[in-house]
Amino acid sequence: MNLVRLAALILLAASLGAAQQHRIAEADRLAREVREEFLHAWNGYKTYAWGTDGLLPLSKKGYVTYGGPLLLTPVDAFDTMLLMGLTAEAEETKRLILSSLTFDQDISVKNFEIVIRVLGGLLTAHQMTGEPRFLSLAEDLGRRLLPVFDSPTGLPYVNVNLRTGAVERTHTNPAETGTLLIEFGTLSKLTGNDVYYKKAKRALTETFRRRSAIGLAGESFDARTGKWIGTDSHVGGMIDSYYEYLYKCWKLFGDEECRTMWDESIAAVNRYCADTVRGMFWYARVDMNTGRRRHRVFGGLEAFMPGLLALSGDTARAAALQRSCEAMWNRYGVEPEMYDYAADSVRYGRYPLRPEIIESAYYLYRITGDTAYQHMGASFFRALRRHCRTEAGYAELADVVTKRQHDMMESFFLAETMKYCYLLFADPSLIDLRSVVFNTEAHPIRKSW
Ligand code: DMJ
Repeated sequence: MNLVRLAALILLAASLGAAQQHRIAEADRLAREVREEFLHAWNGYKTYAWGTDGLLPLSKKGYVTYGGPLLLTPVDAFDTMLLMGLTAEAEETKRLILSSLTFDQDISVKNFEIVIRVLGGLLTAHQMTGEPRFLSLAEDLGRRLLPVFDSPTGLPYVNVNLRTGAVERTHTNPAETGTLLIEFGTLSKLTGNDVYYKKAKRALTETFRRRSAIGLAGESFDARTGKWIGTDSHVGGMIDSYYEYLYKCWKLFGDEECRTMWDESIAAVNRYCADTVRGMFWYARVDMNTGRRRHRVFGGLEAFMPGLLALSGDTARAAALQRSCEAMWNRYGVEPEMYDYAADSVRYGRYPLRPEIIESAYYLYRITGDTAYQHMGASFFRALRRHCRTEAGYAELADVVTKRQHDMMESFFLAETMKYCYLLFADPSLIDLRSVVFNTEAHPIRKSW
């Protein structure tokens, strides 16, 4: 090699090195900014809502969802604090949970929400700290939730009274019946009692068994009769995390039946729901029995799908769909809950601080290594800070067009939205995606068995 070429190579290596260092410094700065914003919202909860389920960020008060506090925000936020290295906050939260969280309350709770937020949160709290009292709480909760599965079909009832075990409400959907196995299955693995795995697995397979002749799930059915009520099929709310758990339960437990159900389901979804409009890739809403298209709408909940596609190895569709999600976000500067992608108009303009689009950016970044997803995530984070930040925390948007705020900060904002933002910029070694599976509320379950 001549000297000129050698010098050019050295210069190139130095400038690449400098670019790389700049990128790392920038990511580090963003991770610190996200942590500051997490603390801002958490301090709002501490000041105005301590001991309740969550913060009302405009009226600066706490709220309780089910008639008695279940500490939804502290339990949901705890593992985010641990990942962010917020040791003092985590210690204080641990004391609060262990001293005051009780499930012996005469309240009827929604099984699905309590499983993904509280059971999931307690299991990761136990795995990440080694504290046995978190597992005892999880086991107590799991036992109190079990009556939901005592329906004629094995599909869970929607609500259960934590003290009496009385169940109610049978109008349910695949997301609620099929998003339970990561948490109940992990509880079985950690306690050695396989009853939880069996009941949640049955609920998942009973959901799958009701797919149509062309392999699609509908959006609502009756837990007692198993009969479909809503026959739209799509990847949005009411179905979304059912697909997520089919794949993830194979990944977490090595359960081959879950893998088979996933393979068949995603093939049907790609065949009948996939849609392209003006060169952009989407998933439409179709009739579960005929596959005929019903609505060309997509939204904030559907935006989890690029992440799931990437995780399951379909990075091409994942990247194309994430481009569409980004365009949907950029249309108004924040994504709407429901967007008509054919008419390019908002169907429902609410933004409840949802994480899914950032979750997908995180998976795509971690799986492809493409820093474009970090840039994308940075712009989502800046928009959140600009439009949703309040004096006391973060607020939903009632309308993404006007950016009018609404007085609610759901616990998933600290469990998921802030966590995925942080992980997108933080040291990737914090989470090893080969041994960790996030539940649908972003609680990182470690395959420790
Ligand atoms: C969360 O509770 C979970 O991510 C669930 O799967 C969907 N809805 C919210 C976040 O948008």
